[in-house]
Amino acid sequence: MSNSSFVDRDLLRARFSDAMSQMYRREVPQYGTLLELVADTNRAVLAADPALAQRLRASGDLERLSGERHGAIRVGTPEELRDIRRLFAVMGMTAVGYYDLSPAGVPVHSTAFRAVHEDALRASPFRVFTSLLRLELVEDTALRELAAELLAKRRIFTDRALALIDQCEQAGGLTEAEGEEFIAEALHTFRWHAQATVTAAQYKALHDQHRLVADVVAFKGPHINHLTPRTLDIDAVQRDMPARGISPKAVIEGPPRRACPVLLRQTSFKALQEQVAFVDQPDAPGAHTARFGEIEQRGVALTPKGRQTYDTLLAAVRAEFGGTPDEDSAQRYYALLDKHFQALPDDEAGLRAQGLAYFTYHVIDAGRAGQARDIEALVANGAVGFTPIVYEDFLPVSAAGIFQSNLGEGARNDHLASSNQAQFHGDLGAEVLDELALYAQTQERSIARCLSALGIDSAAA
Ligand code: OOG
Ligand code: NI
Repeated sequence: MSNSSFVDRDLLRARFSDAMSQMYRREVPQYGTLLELVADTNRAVLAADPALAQRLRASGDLERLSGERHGAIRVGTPEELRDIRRLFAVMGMTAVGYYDLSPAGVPVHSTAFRAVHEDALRASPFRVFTSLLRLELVEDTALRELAAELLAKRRIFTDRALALIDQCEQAGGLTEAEGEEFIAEALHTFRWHAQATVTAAQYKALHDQHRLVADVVAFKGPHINHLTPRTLDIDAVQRDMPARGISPKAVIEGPPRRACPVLLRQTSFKALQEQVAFVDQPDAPGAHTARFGEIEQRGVALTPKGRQTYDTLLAAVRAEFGGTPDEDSAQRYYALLDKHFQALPDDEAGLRAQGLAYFTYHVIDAGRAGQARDIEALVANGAVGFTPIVYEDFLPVSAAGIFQSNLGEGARNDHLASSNQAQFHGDLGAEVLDELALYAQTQERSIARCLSALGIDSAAA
């Protein structure tokens, strides 16, 4: 129930997102450099394209852009995942989508915590890609037991954070003062700990199993491993990174550059080697590589039919390319992407006409509605216009590419296991929402608003 004495969950999320960004900026200075590059690039794009600036302003996208980011964490146990779900719920974030990374040899499965309704997304689109380690995929029994023991011992939340989560669940919200305290307490869960919880030998054993296993198990908590600002021109940022001392991964993941961007394109800079201390060698510096930077460019959300097309085209590109693109083969890879993606219309009207993408509708000229009674007729006579719905989620193949570029050469590429969404739901203590249903609902709501504004009875339409 909404209660005016409670602080707005969207506001809490926006504040938390800012607090995380400030913390990560202090922890990883290169992230700050990347933010500056993205801000400069976005400014240049908007200055060069006033029409785009105008459209983004009208859709509310411009306002959210400068503070827009996603982060990623990796947790170790079902209990941790469940409490993370409860923590994010305080800020109006729900688990959306299921991503299985095991086909790419990464022993995790994941979801994204994010706001669900378009109004809440406009207030703050902050998302956290959250992965659960699949310990059952660690083959070595002794190592698996060691990992389970270490994870069972750790507490990733402060007592006060847990108390405030309880309080929020029971009262239905947090007061302003409690909200402030909640943000400070929640931040502790995601900070970096240079002190490992294992000996150097244990670290090496975990690391040799899989670098990700060491990253999840050998530390006190699920440190945020990257934060990702959103750019309007990812090719420009990728090109300009080296001039600012940042070395990007070889290729941009996702669809090719398009006049009408679809889904999500992503690239990252390599994870940094950081100094850590092991419990048996407090004075001998060890090293761990985990945290990195990433940027993203978001385009229109695709319908099931559009997504099917995307998956098919991407698979064709990868099949023809064979292997993983590197610096030397990047141009050949991009050329193949361009070639295959010609099969996908590259304009909004075309994507809409073929039912490939989601749009919101708005009345532009009620006077032209005439006898039109449904949304297609209203679009046809110019009474109603449409705007692409931004893709708010992630892509499993891209995520695998991001994981791998940061897990280094040691990351295995063999298929690990079948996906297990039912297990994930059990561990999460809830079912993840279907992202495609959410876009469809947003589209439907906008159509209902148009019809109602034009005095058309939608039941009859
Ligand atoms: C998550 C990698 C995936 C994305 O944006 O697709 C990801 C991780 O490395 O924990 O962040
Ligand atoms: Ni990411």
